[in-house]
Amino acid sequence: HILHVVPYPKEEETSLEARFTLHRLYEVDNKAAFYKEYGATIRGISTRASAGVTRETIESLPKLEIISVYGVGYDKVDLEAAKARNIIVTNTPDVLTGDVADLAVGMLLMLSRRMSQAEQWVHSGNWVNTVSFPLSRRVHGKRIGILGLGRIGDAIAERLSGFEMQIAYTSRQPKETAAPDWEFVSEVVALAEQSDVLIVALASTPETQHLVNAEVIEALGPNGLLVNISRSSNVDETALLNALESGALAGAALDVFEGEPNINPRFLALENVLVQPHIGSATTETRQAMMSLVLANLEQYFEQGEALTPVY
Ligand code: 8YV
Repeated sequence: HILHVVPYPKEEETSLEARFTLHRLYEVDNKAAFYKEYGATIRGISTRASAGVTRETIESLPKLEIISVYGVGYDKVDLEAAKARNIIVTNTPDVLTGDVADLAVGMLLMLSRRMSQAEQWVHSGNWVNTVSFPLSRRVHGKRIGILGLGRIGDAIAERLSGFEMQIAYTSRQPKETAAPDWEFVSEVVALAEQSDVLIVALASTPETQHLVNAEVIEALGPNGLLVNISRSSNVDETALLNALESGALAGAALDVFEGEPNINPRFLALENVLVQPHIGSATTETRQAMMSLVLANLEQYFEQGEALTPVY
């Protein structure tokens, strides 16, 4: 018996349903009655990165052994509550790395070359009525700063190397990088200062909360661009909005937002912002691979006592 916290797309749920008895938490009206009836039979949870699992849910399930997250980020799972009971938490690393990195590069291209506005311009008939579309910003050869050179940060750096970019990064310590000239910079402000584009590829932890703050944004400066494909909590959104509105920052490309999907409407009024609806991993191929891994983690754990991709 598995507690299914939030829906997955229908086709992605089929394999899970074929293998386990699913209890859909989002369809439960009376939680107390539900937990009284099924709490002691449920041994696993399937959830999404965006929903996580609360302490209340964990504490309502005395037989819970494993939480399988559909997503690489597990910042919304109450890890303390899970660890206290030796409950395994799994995520879906690796399978989505390439897609998220692709999107980061695509967003940088789209923001810099103003492809979204250019398309609107063609659609609205301006091409025939005006001399030419306003000039945009060059992409290749720019100085890139990557915050967090984990799997995704590394894949972004590899892709951008193909655009003749100078790559610098922060991480807890210097890494063995794919190319010897990727520069380790220990300070976030220093990295922002020396970068044309700052790309946030950090996991979200209490330590990374608002790591990109007013000071970092100021260091990036009026010609700088910010790309965030990680978590909104890594960026101080108020500081970002203020800088975008005043011209203290040239532009931002964002796939993640505080309170998403109800994003701050100030973003929508800005021409120098590219907004995406948290679609980093959203390709058919990757979502199938993520679903397979959610299922494989549960199956392998219940059959062999060991999960495939535990987070600790
Ligand atoms: C979501 C994500 O998991 O992997 C992550 O951490 O943020 C995304 O891939 C996806 O939207 C499914 O919930």
